[in-house]
Amino acid sequence: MATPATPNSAAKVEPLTKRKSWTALQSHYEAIRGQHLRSLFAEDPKRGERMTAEAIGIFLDYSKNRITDKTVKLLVQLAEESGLRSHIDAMFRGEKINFTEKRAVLHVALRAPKDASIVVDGQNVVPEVHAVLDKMAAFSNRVRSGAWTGHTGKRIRNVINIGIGGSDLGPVMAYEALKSYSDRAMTFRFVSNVDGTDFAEAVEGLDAAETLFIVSSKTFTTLETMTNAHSARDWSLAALGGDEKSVAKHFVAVSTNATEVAKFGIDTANMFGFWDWVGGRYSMDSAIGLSTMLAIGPDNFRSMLNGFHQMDEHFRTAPFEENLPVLLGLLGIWYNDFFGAQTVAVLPYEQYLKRFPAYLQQLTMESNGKHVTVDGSDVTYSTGPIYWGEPGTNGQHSFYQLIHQGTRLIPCDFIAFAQPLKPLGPHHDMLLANVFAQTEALAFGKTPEQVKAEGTPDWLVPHRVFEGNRPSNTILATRLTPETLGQLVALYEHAVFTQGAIWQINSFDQWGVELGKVLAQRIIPEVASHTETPLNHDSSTNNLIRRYRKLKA
Ligand code: G6Q
Repeated sequence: MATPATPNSAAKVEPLTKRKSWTALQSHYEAIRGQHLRSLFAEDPKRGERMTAEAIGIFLDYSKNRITDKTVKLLVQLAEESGLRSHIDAMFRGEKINFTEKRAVLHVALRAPKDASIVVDGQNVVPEVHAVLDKMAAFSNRVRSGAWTGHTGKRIRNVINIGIGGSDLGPVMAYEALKSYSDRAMTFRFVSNVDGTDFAEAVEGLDAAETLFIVSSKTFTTLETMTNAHSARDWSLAALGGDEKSVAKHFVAVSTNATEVAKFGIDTANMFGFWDWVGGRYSMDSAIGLSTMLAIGPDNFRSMLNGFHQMDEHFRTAPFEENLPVLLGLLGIWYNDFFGAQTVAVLPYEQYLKRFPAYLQQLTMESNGKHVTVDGSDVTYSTGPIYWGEPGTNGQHSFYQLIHQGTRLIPCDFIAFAQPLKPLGPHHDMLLANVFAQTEALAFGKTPEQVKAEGTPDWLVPHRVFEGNRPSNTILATRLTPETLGQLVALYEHAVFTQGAIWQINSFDQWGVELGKVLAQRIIPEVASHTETPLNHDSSTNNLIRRYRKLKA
């Protein structure tokens, strides 16, 4: 019995660990855990060609994983027994699969073509999505062409996105990733932290008369964003002579909360909406991507959406054993739940993807960092692993040491592109040579015999031995384009979905984030107070607050 995609009662679900495929995977793990990738490759010369999957221009080589054909078969069975197909269909149908918040989960509708129909509460949402996209495009064209001017008549040259979490990480990542497609005459900056330094540095050197702020907040109540938005308003007004009318020219909002947007003083005609069925971490292709569209233009933005949609269709229709997000998700489960790996390293060999690991951290860890199943019982297995990473080759000169020779198993995703966006002599061949060399070294290592044969003295041999058998995926595409970026992000979105469905958790709520939003509110007046108000926390917190009050004076 599979977990229902839209749980609607407290009915208990069949525990994951009781599934046939799960117990089969456990014994299979015991049988193959000792096998080395060296022998797996030696015994099966076609492995490197067979254990690959390719769709919509994305090539996945998963042969350097500690798996056999049987592993893949059993993992696919696990997906089937878990009802992954019906979970996927439920999401695409607009069912309220985020059942703890009673919401549909429809980021796939954000990139659906105009003629598609996805119904939520009796209404096809696709026309609304395209209406917002058209409004964003019209606005972007006006700003980019100089037709939209600031309060003093100057054209807008600087755009600052104010947002945090899902309203920041996607925009920053996409801007950095697609910088090469952006209008270089314009400056784009991002403010997220409530630390005043973030705001101060973002406006440093900018002329307020040429600066547009996008206040991006689904709720329009988030402490950090609203604090930064008010500071931006003060900064802008002070520089523009205090005329309140200037706000309409220098501030636009991206939100679902028109009432709060109006209260802030932003003309709701300059508000770009989205819907409660778009989760923050799944919102970079909604109006939250307005800064992206301003940077790269509407056509490139649409081509990014097209990339997302291609991956959505692949995920929805491809058989599991050829399905890129399903394979990626299943391999993640294999290491997380059977090998006990605690982290996954994401290693893009593309400088423009430098913020991609940070983006993925939210996507994966906020989605699958859950400890109860859909029926409210504690899970008895590990869920979402820790994601981390840095662009190659930099990481090779720091933390790769631990991946190669440390005591932990760290599955790695290497991401690379055949064509550079900035060709420069031998650089790209060197970059890609490093990708291939690293995955090879991780898998095959270096035996004591090989080390000795290099003339290494005996005492030094153990230090220079590489055990190998370190697993990795290689994701290879032709070129980083807006379309490929959409494909890549959707690849991970759906891998996260696959894992959440199998782990029987709700990947779409984030009560841990909600808690943080509430807790600080209580302490703010206490730390801001100039008088010794009584404190009722634990002794450590009371003491820290008192010390802070003393020191800041
Ligand atoms: C994302 C989370 C969270 C959210 C931020 C910002 O999935 O819900 O990161 O995006 O807390 O929220 P607002 O957009 O409402 O300001």
